[in-house]
Amino acid sequence: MKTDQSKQLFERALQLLPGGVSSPVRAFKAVGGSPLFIRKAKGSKITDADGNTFIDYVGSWGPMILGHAEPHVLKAIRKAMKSGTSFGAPTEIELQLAEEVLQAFPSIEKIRFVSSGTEAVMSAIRVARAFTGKKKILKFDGCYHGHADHLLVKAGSGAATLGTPDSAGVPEEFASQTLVARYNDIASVEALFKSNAIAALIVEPIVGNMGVILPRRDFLKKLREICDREKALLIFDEVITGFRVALGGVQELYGVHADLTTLGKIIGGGLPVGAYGGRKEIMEMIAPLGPVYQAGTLSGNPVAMAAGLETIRLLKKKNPYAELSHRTQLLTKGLTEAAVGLPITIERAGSLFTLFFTKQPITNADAARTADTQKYARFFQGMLSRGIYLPPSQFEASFVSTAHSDKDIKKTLFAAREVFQEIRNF
Ligand code: KE4
Repeated sequence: MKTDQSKQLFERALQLLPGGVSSPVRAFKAVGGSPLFIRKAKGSKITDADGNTFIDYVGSWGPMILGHAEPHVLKAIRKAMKSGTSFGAPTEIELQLAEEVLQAFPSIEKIRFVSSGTEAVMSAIRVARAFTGKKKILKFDGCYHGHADHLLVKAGSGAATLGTPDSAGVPEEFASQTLVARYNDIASVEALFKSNAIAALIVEPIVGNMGVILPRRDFLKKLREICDREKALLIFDEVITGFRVALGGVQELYGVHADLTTLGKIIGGGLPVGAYGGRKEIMEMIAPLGPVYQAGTLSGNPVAMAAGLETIRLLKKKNPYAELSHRTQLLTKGLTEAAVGLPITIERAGSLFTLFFTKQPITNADAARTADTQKYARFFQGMLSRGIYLPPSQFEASFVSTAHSDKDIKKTLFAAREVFQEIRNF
């Protein structure tokens, strides 16, 4: 595969950007080789600077549930930007997107738009601390909630990928306010509540950032009960799962409602949007109504709102979730069959999945970390050379979109059979 153009661009990028990228996981550090520079994308395909085309299972890390360059979404963006791109003033379109989100998430009575998932989580934690008058927050080992200081503690996603779950530059005073429990382990949560006054518990209700990990039995229901008993707020970080696993995210699937929900990715339709929302009495603590300050130049940006609004309208119209789940299940079943004899476990939630190179059942971050990241790197490179673009990290989710065809699934499985054979012979 010719990659001269990407290599030249990466050389140039290394002079300009730390690690040559705008976000660490893109650097291919965990899988070797240098990253491909993407020139364009359409539907389920991406094309790099050398003209190589790939079936894309990253989907910009979640937003592209309808596939890349979806014509109606592009049309909505073009229409919006003809009226100007940003006013720093209220617009009707932010109300239209807000109405769609509140309809999908009954637990959200009021919402505030921001420009990233990180901003959404940072703000939700702030208002939770103000509302409860308590300082400590509880997160789970391996969950990733963006890069706000106090959340870069035992973080997943790119932090886990690079082996830096606790970032440099985060003062001990900040990190000490963040308690860490084990996902799917209620006893570890109870123990922390016994000896701490906790403002909020934040969780990826279905984890995407250690690879996909599903909540076992009544884990989420028990978190709800503990937070009610302990007067702590339950924050569901649905930046990945919101509008992904169902229109109303994990809350719709499991019937457990959060006090605060954070969103991102799909609600921006590929443009920068994050949001946090929840119970009215909590959200009305936010400026200009209440004492919790939070602001943003491009919050509620009309062009980004248009992309998110059209995406959600199309999801409501198509209701693709059963089909997305079925197609992804065909893919993961085929991968399991192709990998016979190799130590792999596949976790799936709707159109999210991860193939772990370990035989362990994946119930928490410790189990995920038993995965053989060298084997994953070999799998990644083998698939890439056959035109399949997977997440360049064992600790990320793969995303299937409505644009992935039966032909794409067949081609992916054909490639996987060859690569698994190579790995067996290695
Ligand atoms: P952003 O600030 O990247 O928009 O959102 C942060 C965030 C918050 N919560 C969850 C559950 C998330 O998954 C994320 C961001 N996800 C990563 C991929 N796992 C973004 C990709 C990247 O970091 O380059």
